[in-house]
Amino acid sequence: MSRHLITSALPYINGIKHLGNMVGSMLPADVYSRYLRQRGHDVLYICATDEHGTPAELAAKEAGLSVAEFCAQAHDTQKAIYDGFQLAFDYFGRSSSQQNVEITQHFARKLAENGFIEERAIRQVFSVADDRFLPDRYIVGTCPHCGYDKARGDQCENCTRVLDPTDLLEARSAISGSSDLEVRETRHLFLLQSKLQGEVEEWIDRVGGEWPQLASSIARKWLTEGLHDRAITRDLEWGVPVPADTWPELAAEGKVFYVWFDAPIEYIGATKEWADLDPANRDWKSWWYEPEGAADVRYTEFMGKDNVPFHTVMFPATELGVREPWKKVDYVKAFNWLNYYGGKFSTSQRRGVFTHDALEILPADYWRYFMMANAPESDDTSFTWEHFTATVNKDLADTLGNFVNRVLSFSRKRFGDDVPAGAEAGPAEVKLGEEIAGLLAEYEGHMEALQFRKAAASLRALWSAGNSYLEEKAPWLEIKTDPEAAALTLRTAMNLIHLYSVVSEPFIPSSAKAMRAAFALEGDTASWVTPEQARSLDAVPAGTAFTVPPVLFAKITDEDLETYRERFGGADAA
Ligand code: B3M
Ligand code: ZN
Repeated sequence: MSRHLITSALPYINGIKHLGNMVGSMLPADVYSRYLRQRGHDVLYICATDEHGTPAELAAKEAGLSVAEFCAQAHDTQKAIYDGFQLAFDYFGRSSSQQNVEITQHFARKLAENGFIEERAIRQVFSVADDRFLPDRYIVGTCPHCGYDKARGDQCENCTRVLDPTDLLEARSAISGSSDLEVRETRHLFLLQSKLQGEVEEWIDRVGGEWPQLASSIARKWLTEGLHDRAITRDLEWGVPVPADTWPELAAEGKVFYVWFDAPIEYIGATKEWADLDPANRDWKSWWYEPEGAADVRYTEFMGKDNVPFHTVMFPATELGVREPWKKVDYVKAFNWLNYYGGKFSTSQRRGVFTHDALEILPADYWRYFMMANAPESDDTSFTWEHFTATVNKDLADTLGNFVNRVLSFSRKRFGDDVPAGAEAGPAEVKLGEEIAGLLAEYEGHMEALQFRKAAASLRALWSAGNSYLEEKAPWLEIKTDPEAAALTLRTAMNLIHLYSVVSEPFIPSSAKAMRAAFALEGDTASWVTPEQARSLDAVPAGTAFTVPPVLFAKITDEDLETYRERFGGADAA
């Protein structure tokens, strides 16, 4: 048994996430955590909402709420959706927690003590009417490149060019609309990443070799371009305050830390939140602080590719600069984009499938399986309703669901409510057992390697093996001439159902539970299947009572498909 710390990139608070966000961070982390737990490892799976920064302030303004209120509500909304997706976090925290405030401030003090934070004067846009400095996103104006009149100070949404607020023509405040803007001098804290470049490089040389290509190439690219010192404070009302004991003047001016400074620290903060709720978790530091036990922890992070630089370079630089032995990431699992009909999912344009809508249409397992079977691991992949429908109907409804119902209903009809005994296992069962043991080993190998598409393919192959066996033995024919043979086939198939219920759990937890609950098997606590058990397929003995569960997966009809395409926009939306 080993100890695994697992985190998913923190979903930002400003809106409900789409399937692209889900497949690139939370869902694979959940599948992996479930798998490791089932294999007997000690797992801590942490996530949280990322609540600071301008987008939170702007979203709150739009909703007509205080930022604190907006975040509290939005956190609960997101949490309920993740519960619906059966994400089994050990804890889902909030980056605005007191715990995160304290740890973030502690990190900043240490960085300053060690000479990695410096106060610098910069020139920034000040709005006279609003009596405040305006962060980039609070300044809007006309894009000098394309003429779009709602370009933001950091980027033009229309032509995607990155901008400086001073590039904008006819700049005005996004808060009041006032164009009475001045450039004034103000002081901010800078993280001297340039001084940490060498150490980050050394660290990546040590641990990055084993990361998937996507993560290590992005990290290397950033290092090659050179680490720049970065402003880590902002003029916002909402955020982790700069600690007054260390920077009294900046604190008095109301400066807070930049959202990307405190967000990764919330991985630690959320762990502390979790611990503070329950005295049993008091040893939280053993997950994060090396001398307290974290040296033996394996830490895996999940994220979309846009988040890789922050996790492989900037957060490690922060941790290194603190000069305390905080746990750093061991393995970075990064994902490409899941697109919607070849174009981007877009939160601002509400294009694509959003997590709450998905759950309203179909249960979580349908989505979980589809997303993982098509996870954008080696390349971007595309969601289409046609592909989704075909996958659900073929893999879930036909291959798995139909097998389960067919076997159990037929056996009940012919042999009653208990698993029938039948003949001794013959050559077909021996062959099946070998095949299942082989596929199971393959499945385990892909899961250990965090290759989720391949793992899903092995799982599907396990389900198919049952179908082939059933077709080959044809118990509906056997029953006519040799009921003992038919009973053996059904008992074996029922053992496959039980095996599926155990090994499919990481991907489709609810359906797995329903399959397992079909058998009134005493002392059924096994959390995984050994190779011997896979070969002998006799965990469910003759005489075990069973019930036939309701249809596990309903097929998506042509009419359903049409409704979805209409509601969400299909190919024409690309
Ligand atoms: N909130 C990124 C995003 O919303 C972000 C991740 C933080 S992880 C520490 O894209
Ligand atoms: Zn533009």
